Amino acid sequence: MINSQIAKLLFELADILEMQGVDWKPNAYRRAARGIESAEPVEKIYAEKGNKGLKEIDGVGEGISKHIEEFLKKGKVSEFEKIRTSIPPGLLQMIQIPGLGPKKVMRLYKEQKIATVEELESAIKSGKVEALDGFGKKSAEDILHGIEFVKRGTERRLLGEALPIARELCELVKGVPSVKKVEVAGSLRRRKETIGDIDILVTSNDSKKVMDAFIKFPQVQTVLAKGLTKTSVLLENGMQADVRVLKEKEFGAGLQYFTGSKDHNIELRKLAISKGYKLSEYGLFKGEKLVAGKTEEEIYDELGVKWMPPEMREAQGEIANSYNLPQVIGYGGIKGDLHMHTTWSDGQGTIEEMARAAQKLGYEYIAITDHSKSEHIANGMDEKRLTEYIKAIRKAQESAKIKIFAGAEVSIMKDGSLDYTDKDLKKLDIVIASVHSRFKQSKEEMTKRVLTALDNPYVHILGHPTGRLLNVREPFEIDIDAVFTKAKKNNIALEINSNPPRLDLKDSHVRQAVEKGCLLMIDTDAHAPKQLEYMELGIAQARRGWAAPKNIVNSWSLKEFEKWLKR
Ligand code: DGT
Ligand code: CA
Ligand code: CA
Ligand code: ZN
Repeated sequence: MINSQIAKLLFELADILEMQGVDWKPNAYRRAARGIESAEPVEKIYAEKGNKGLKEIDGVGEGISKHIEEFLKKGKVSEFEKIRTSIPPGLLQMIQIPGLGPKKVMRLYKEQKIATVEELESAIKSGKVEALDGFGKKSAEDILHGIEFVKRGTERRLLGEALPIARELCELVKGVPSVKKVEVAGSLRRRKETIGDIDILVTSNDSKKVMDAFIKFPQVQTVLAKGLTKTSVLLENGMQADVRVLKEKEFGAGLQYFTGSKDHNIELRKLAISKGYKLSEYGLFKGEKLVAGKTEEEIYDELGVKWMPPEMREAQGEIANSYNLPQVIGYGGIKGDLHMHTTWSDGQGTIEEMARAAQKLGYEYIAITDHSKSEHIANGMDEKRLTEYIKAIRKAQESAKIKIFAGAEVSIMKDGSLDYTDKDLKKLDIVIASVHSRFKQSKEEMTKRVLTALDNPYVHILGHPTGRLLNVREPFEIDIDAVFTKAKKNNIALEINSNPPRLDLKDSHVRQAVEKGCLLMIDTDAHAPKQLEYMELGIAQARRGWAAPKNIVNSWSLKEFEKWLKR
């Protein structure tokens, strides 16, 4: 939690300094912010190794380590506060809008006195912005679109942000005397890609004690409503959390109801009514008599429906077909992570460090997949470095306890050609092809581009197939069905990228791909050892898309997987 607070401060500061035209410092701050994001908790590092330990974090030097120290002691950094007050706060929100960088924001402020998102919106609508040098009609429209996108986005948080917070809260609730059961419900239990608010259900025979303790948790910022059955709070990160205390005999009914989805509940309640029952958050009733309520299973069972994982409860046919649902991939069902970056391109761990971390997670195999040469910002490898890199992976294999494939994430160029020649691709065990540039191509161009890449015989996987970044960037336009058809024909697996803002393919696309008979691969795209833990987020989306182990190449044993690689 502290790491992400400090990282956020540094990113903000970088934006401000860039607006003010300061050189190099913004990028140094961003680098440090990324380092801190993926480091161990700074309070732990500081407690164990002091300032020296902080300086070992990637990108953190003398200056920033002092700032972290100050933050740990005082909860703020005085120099940062000073810099922050040097610009109107609205400008920081303006920077978050896609299509607007620090330089453009500063110009809008200086030339037009626009200092808030609202002012910008009305300036665009009155035609003021498109008249500016270097903006134009198209760019003004893009900005307006971006404003709507950001407004929508900030209301919902990424699963990867909400889940750890919810788990931490649940742990604290478990520690309250008299508490027996604790479960997260709602969209979090269904592992939706974004989360509106956190719903927690508890059983206890002393509700008052639970609520009294809950509002005192360090994460709680404001108490919105406090009662004996429900308490709502605003957390420090801006999310709302609802806690409900349920009776033991109603727990299953409450869990079922508050897990949702709403549409799933409506369908289930209709079914109950058609069979002469009444279903509510308090139980399943026949007349006045409670016939089921203690567990979810007994409620579904009584209604003639087979219990299904929460990830499948979106009213997509799971109730009518409950006895014929696929056995979806389990959270422990992945045998190897096959998309990760190291210090050879833009990752923060070495090959050895990534392999060791993967082995600790229990994997049988991994692939190192650093960036190809056109990714200059990501330190992509030219042919000469590619050769050394493959050598380094083979060397690492000698002392590693798991299989390490030598791979690369090769960029798909604007015409569909790949960033390495076939001769170089041939040297790799595994090739992920991904679009990293020119997201604005027309749907026709983008589709043709990706289909062309999928015809390259050395490609095994299509990386993040729609290019979206949740709350940041819309997916590019592409005929996804045509892509799936081609992938199936050429025996190419489609990636489910587990990185929190990606989750690409998304759930409905997974379902579509599965129905088409395509193969999938779930991986993390980790840029640091700790990020290998993102895997569960991708597995969740696979489950939401009804994917089973047979659909997912890296749920297979090393032997089966290697056979597929050499297809
Ligand atoms: P969120 O918070 O927007 O990410 O989505 P949920 O699904 O967590 O929704 P939330 O927090 O409003 O409500 C939690 C669950 O309560 C929801 O999944 C289903 C149930 N629920 C809420 N409102 C209704 C309703 O009007 N009818 C029915 N049948 N169930 C509801
Ligand atoms: Ca919720
Ligand atoms: Ca709620
Ligand atoms: Zn990658």
